[in-house]
Amino acid sequence: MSQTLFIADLHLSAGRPDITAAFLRFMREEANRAEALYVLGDLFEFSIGDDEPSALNDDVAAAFRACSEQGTPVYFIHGNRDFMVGRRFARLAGMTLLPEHQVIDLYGEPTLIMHGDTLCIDDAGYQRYRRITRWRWLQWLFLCLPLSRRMRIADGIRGKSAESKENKVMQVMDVNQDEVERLMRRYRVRSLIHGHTHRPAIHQLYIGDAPAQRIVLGDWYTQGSVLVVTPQGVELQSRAFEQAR
Ligand SMILES: [Mn+2]
Repeated sequence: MSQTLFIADLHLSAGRPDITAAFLRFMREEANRAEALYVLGDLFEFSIGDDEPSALNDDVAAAFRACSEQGTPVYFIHGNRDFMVGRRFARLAGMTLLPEHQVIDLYGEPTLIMHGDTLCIDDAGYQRYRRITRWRWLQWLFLCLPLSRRMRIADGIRGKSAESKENKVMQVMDVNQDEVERLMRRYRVRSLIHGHTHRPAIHQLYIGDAPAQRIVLGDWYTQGSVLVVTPQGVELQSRAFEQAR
């Protein structure tokens, strides 16, 4: 049966082996049977550059590579946490890096896919942070720092967010509805798929007189979340984490 899979917001880290185990199982048992796998950002909790020696990154790259070698292409759009994932990792993983907004043909339906942080324009502080961290020259400068220095900077940012009480589930402002419609008009689509907000749902809306849908992927904090698209329709599904650990 032909199906296309979408995942986002796994926030993989060395500190959460249960998420990694669930993800690797998903890659082994499911992803390789799909026509394509789209990873819409925040695959990793943090990324400080492709040259970071990390068993986790190696495992993830190997899982993607195995999948694409079995005939399922893997596509990746950066999230707000793993925007430093670069060409080297993509090559290793055998995956294709896509731009922040991409229109794909999903069984005849032009569909806009993205991480979703660009829809949250009400969060002015974040949007400023986003602009700055996406400056190519700043990323280049960051990558010129020794790894130990980059790790300390990352630890500092992590430490700061750990101080806030609501750290358990990262709170993200929701999308701005006008921005959703503006982008869907601009890209001439009636279907949008994104993650980032951790509010899984299939929203029905209208673009002018035309019915449209906005599909939000869930995160992988307490369970896996997968969007399965077939020629017949779309379904948000969850995958239980293994109990024994
Ligand atoms: Mn995000």
